[in-house]
Amino acid sequence: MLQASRGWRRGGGSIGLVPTMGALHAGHLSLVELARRENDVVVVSIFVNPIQFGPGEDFARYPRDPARDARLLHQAEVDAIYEPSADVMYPPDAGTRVHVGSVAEPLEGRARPGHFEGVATVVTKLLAAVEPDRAYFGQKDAQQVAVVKRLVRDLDLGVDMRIAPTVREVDGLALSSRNVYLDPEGRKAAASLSAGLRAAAQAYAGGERDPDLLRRVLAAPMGAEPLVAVEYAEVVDPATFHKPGTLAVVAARLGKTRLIDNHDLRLPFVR
Ligand code: PAJ
Repeated sequence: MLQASRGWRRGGGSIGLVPTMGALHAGHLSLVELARRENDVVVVSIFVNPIQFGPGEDFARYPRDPARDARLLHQAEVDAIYEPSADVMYPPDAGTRVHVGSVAEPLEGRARPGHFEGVATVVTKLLAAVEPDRAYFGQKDAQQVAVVKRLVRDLDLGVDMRIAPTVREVDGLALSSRNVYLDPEGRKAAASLSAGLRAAAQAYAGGERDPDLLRRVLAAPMGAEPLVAVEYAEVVDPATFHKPGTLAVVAARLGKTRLIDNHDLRLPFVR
């Protein structure tokens, strides 16, 4: 990968990297399209990163469809797919981990111990393998964005972080590879996450600033769905992920499926 990348670089081309875990959907493809517009060369990595999944999590059943992914990426005119195997990424004697600190601690960090260390480690390795000018991430995973931005600054990685808006279904549900786990009832109930974000954005646009009240508005639609167990509903700072702030973030379980979503209350909620 590095050899190919350095070849493109010598030819004067700019390189964009879109890191993914595959099972591609329109959210991923929006990142690829943005990268395509902004770079001479686009690399998409596909790697279901074992070290960002906790012991009880869905690593084994995470959806995988490399042939379909390759077809979609070919249609999207990407130049290369980087699809390393787990033993190439993590030989048995590889023990180094990237620990980002404060921004990785609350919310997702608390709910999924070790998750962001796994993300930060694999993103560091992907950036080292591709040496891109720009790296593309989705706002869907807002805390991941904050963690990777912190990582890039703290380790002077010099890559330009490009963030794309969340792609949603017509009822507001954020596209996610994990949505395939939902049965029809769960799928309907899942719209309550974005319904809370929409309601909180409307309250904020109407002048509401009381954090407790905004939090109640945010959590109410999920609270009204018997199939939905709320893990958290908070309004935090989008860079530090600590309170206070304007970024509404939610996480909930629908049976075995865990979903997250977010919205910056200063912006209108589209959809
Ligand atoms: P994955 O969940 O496959 O997501 C890859 C990228 O697509 C992430 O940047 C994510 O935020 C973005 N994405 C997912 N759903 C989206 C949506 N509905 N709209 C816009 N963008 C969306 O996130 C990961 O993989 C991994 O943690 C990774 C960064 C690859 C490290 O392993």
